Amino acid sequence: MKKVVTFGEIMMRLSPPLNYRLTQASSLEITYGGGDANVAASLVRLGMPAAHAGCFPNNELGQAAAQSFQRLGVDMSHCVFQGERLGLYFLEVGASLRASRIVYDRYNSAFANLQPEWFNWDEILKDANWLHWTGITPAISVSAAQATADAIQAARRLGITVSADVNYRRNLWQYGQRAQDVMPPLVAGCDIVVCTEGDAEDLFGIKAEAEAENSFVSMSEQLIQRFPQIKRIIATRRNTQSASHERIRGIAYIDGAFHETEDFDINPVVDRIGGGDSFISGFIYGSQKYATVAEALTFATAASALKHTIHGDINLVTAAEVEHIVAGNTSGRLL
Ligand code: KDG
Repeated sequence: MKKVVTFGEIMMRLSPPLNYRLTQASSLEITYGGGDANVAASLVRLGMPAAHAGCFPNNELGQAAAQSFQRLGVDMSHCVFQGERLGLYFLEVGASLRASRIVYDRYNSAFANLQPEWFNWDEILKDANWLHWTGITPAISVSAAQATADAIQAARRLGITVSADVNYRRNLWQYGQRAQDVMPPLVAGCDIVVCTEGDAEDLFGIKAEAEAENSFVSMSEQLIQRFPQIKRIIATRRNTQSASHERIRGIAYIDGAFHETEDFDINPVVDRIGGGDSFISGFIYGSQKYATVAEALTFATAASALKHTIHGDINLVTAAEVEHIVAGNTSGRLL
């Protein structure tokens, strides 16, 4: 089976135990995560081979971060160990009335300082049929944006499907480049994108028509007109009731048709970090396993719902567990 390749930064995540606030905590729990690598790890758990390309500091922290994904079965053989710093992020998990809080400490990380020529994309993508990246990766630095562009170009040349979660994070684009300049040529090389109306407006100046019945369809039509390579646009609609109660629904615009799933009710939410990554990994898996878009979208949304019940950034669920939810077993009934 051909593999899926992802590219991006993996960070150490440091979280206070229980519901302590960062300002109170005297110990922090260590896990690892990265938007793109989370997708690779989830795919492996679903039963699909995946490799991740990244850059880590050449020290024990870099090794620990890479090994944590290797242990999950992700092929990390294309990662580079060069540089001084592992990016960190601190997370207070929210509860009830209190939203989660993230503090980044990733400036000047090994990944930010990577050199594009360290990655031989023809070699990395040799046994792949899919490349996935998120909008976090090009935001990290000019060289990371260049390496993303190289990866997409190689994938196009090799006839490999390219997907992106455009995932516009305003606070990450502060290192000398504008998302509005960098993202359009990258997105132009994609076949499948996760994109909301808000991201399309902020990044590409695309506004859903005011009188449109369905703003997602209006946005998608304009996005495809601007970037004709894009064939599938997907997103989740989130109906957040509180920090620990959420309903999500998958939506898609494909071949001129709008699709949506039922709502999945998640109560309580244990950890919503990685919810978007589990959605796209579910869609990548579903697109290759099922005959219809509706099935792939339902699988992706159920996978994302399940992620919200798991502590950590990665959706460690099997395809059978997702299918169990898809079959309507949403009350925690045993497989
Ligand atoms: O999508 C989840 C990511 O946000 C998380 O794993 C950490 O990569 C990360 C980031 O940049 O926030």
